[in-house]
Amino acid sequence: MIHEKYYEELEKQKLLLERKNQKTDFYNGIYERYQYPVLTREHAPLTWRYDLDKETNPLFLERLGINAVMNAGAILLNGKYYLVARVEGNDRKSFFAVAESENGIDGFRFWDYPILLEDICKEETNVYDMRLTKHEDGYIYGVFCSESKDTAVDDLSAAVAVAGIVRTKDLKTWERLPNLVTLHSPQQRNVVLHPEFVNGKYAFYTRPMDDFIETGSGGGIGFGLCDDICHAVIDEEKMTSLRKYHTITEAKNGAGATPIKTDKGWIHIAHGVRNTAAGLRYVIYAFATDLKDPSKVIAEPSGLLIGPRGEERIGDVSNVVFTNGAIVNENNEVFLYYASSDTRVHVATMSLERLMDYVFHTPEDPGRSTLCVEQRIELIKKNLELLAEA
Ligand code: M1P
Repeated sequence: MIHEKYYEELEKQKLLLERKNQKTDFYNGIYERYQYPVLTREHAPLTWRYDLDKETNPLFLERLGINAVMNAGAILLNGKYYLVARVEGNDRKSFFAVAESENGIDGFRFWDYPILLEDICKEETNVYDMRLTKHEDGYIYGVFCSESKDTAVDDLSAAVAVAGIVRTKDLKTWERLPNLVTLHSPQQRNVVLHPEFVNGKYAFYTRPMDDFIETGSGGGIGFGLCDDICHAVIDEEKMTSLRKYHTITEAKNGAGATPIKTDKGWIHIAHGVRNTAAGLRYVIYAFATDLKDPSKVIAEPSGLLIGPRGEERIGDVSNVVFTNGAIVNENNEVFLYYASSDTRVHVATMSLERLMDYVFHTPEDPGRSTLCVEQRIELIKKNLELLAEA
């Protein structure tokens, strides 16, 4: 017999799932922010968390709680908006689950079952942060972080991160391929598959790391080619967007959403990290690369595109915004999905025209305070002259 409390909780959840999202009055001319997150732990179906059977769960206790729903890959398929979210159980293990919405800004509902990945590496303990790429070879690829304990050192928290690869055509049946091998980087996280072949090869954005937390000698976002996606091996990794001193990428950076193709170049929306007395601060930034050579940076607006604001600043890992998915729909509207503080998923929307304007016309970071003041004075002077004439 179903516990009566289930129906009570279901009613509450229905209100959440049916809640309309609204733009806030935030304005910067680039993107819109929304009142509510699009996915939270409260969106997880009750059937994932409770044993509904009154006989085996007379007190209706949550048996398998969900701690957070965050970093989601995103894709538009047959007119619907899909997120493949990182769902983290109370046990700290993450897994992937598909949530679907008609309009991309509210009404996201998880499918009945999460994704059960093929168990090809017995040492893999955790998986997270899937990037979805609709590749020109006809498959949708999911590239994610596969994490295992580092048994080479005597440290319980030491881990090794590599890139796992799956592919699908419908988000329902997933084929797992061997993990990506990068011959010169011992660890990888934030790996993204480029949607087109480059010189006839599969192209990946990588993030070379010597260590699990610190990128060490890794200079930024890398780029490498491989012949065979079914046994993906990258020999040479060149650098694209670099980490730089006293910028938002000083500590590390990483590719985010699958690059968006425009007639002026590929737009990348990534994350940058700096260290502060309050710990690491993660923000979202954008840059563009050359259409023919997607490893070559051709525009890099100064500073951050999205920083954690208001309640976004608080969560399991505070002061973090992180993206690994964006959708451009048939009307050239961009839906940028980002998680805040490793806890919930939000959307920011903008037209592709505004995103391109931002990426290609925002001045670059001149690198020093004096030059930044000069840059700002130039803007102020022009504005004051205009105002004086008005
Ligand atoms: O906790 C913030 C983020 O930390 C990691 O990002 P990076 O590899 O750049 O440090 C990721 O584990 C990500 O999942 C997480 O949101």
